[in-house]
Amino acid sequence: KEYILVEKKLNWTDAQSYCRTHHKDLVSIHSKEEVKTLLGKYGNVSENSLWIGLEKNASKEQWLWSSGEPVNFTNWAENEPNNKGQREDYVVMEEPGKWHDYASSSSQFYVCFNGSRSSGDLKYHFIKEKKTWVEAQDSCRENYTDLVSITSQQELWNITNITGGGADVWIGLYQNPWQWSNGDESSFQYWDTNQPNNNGGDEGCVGMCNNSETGKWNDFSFTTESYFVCYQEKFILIKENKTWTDALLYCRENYRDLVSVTDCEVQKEVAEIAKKSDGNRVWIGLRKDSLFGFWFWLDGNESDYEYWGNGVQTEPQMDHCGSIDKGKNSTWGFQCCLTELNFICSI
Ligand SMILES: [Ca+2]
Ligand SMILES: [Ca+2]
Repeated sequence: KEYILVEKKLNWTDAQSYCRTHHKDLVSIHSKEEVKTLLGKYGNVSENSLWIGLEKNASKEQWLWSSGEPVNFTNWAENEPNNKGQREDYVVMEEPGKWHDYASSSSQFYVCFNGSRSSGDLKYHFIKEKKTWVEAQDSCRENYTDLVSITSQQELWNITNITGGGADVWIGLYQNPWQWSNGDESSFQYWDTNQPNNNGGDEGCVGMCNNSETGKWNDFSFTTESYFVCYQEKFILIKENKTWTDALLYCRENYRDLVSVTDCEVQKEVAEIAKKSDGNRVWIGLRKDSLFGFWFWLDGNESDYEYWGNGVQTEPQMDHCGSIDKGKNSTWGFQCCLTELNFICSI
């Protein structure tokens, strides 16, 4: 995974929300190797206490990672955690990589990490049709991308939000050792008490128990029929700077096209993804006809929707390409096409 040091002092809760907005979450650490990597990168920053994603649970009895991953490794300093003043519910890493519990009010630099995607990149489909796990997988792959994978607490919430209460639903986890149908690698697991229990010896696929609001997991038999959740990828931010034409070629080669923003729903989603770009502007699939001065979408879309910041520029003979500017409320603007920017492809 990719680590991001943020050299701006915040309390733990604000640091967490920053990481969740701009990246995936505050960093979680699962091994000595990971501690070493972090120290190698950030051991000599001037501020050497860094918030990490470890916090106490609501009843203050247990430590948990902000990302929802299981706590399978700790690296406490001597005599820590000592819960000084009964209010040390959060954790910093200090040189040489040792952990100390701190009060939340303390302000520190912090480390976020990037996962492979954020919830804004995906669209979920809750299918209220009873199928076996394998049939559900087929159906998701045929109509969307795949059965849903859940790699963080945030994703779990997104999904329990749309499934509501009621029947159990299949998710993309199957077979022991557990793996995700779409190949996602994640250590996040969220089993219900005493699960997985392989009851009857043939429980190899996983559903989210929807009778509890928490969405805890249970293994079921491959012959069980349930509702299920598929996901669909829509857009992807490419964090490389390219000229507009190179960006277009890259999208066409690896995905579908440079993105077309054809209504306010798409605008909202694309703006959300653009927030994570390096630099303020990202290329979209919008280009001005150099002869007549009208703007058009490269993928042939003919929608009338527009979201220009400073008004549309239609003077011909000037080579202009369209971008979204996150510094200006994610409105559209135009740049010289040779400017090198991050860009968003449609999938
Ligand atoms: Ca302490
Ligand atoms: Ca079970």
